[in-house]
Amino acid sequence: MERILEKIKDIVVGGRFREIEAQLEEAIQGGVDLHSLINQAMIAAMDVVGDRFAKGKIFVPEMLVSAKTMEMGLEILQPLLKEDESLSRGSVLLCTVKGDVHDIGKNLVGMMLEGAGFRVTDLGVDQTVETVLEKIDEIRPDILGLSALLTTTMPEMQKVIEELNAHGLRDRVSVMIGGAPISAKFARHIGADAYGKDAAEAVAIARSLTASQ
Ligand code: B12
Repeated sequence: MERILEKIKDIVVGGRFREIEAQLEEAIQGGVDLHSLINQAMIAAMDVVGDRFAKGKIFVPEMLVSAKTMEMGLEILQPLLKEDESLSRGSVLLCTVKGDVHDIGKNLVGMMLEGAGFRVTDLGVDQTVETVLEKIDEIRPDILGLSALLTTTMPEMQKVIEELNAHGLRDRVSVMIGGAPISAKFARHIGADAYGKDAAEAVAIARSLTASQ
């Protein structure tokens, strides 16, 4: 199993997107579990990519092809993450904040929430505070999930919460936040209800937030 996980990790790191489908299928046929595929192969690969980028060994184009390979891989795994869709546990509005186009982690969070029975509306990336507020008013979700991967876009999360307060919407929706630079301390600081370090935690948080509503 270790060998196939290493192979998949190499494919994502190298951005060899043409090879990802066949390799994942081989792994699934071989009985490799989804959790290991996602965490030990694919997310681990993105960490290597981020590290190489930070050290100046690769640049944005390489990061993009790795991201594309990761996205193709997650699409293949998505149907396998689904549980029983008939049991709806509540609704979640999800997006990446303004100025930020990173969406792989957010998409994974969305997939896992759907898999766990939540109705998910994903607004996509680079979402302004205004759009988020409009959608909350329109959809009335139980939970708002905000993602940010850049330190420079973290303050957008605070803006969303401030505007929710200003518009009297804060009591209507629980807010959970996440993304690589986010911490529980930051979540507390900006008045979010919860911080989730990964997609599995996002599901656990969503369950507890909706259970207490
Ligand atoms: C892929 C990638 C890109 C791709 C994004 C493609 C896409 N469709 O997402 C591209 C090439 C576009 C890109 C661009 C840039 N990037 Co970039 N990118 C990355 C990289 C390598 C991987 C991110 C990723 O997908 N990780 C895998 C996913 C699964 O993990 P995740 O996002 O953290 O999500 C998990 C958790 O955080 C959590 N989570 C995430 N969201 C949420 C939401 C909620 C509600 C909850 C509960 C949990 C949660 O759950 C997820 C699943 O477990 C990271 C490095 C890294 N290791 O993070 C750099 C990184 C984030 N990028 C960086 C930079 C600098 C940039 C650019 C500014 C580069 C440039 N010079 O142009 C631009 C900015 C573009 C913009 N305006 O947004 C820096 C950020 C530095 C900083 N501290 O601010 C990083 C850290 C690289 C580095 N080490 O320097 N990038």
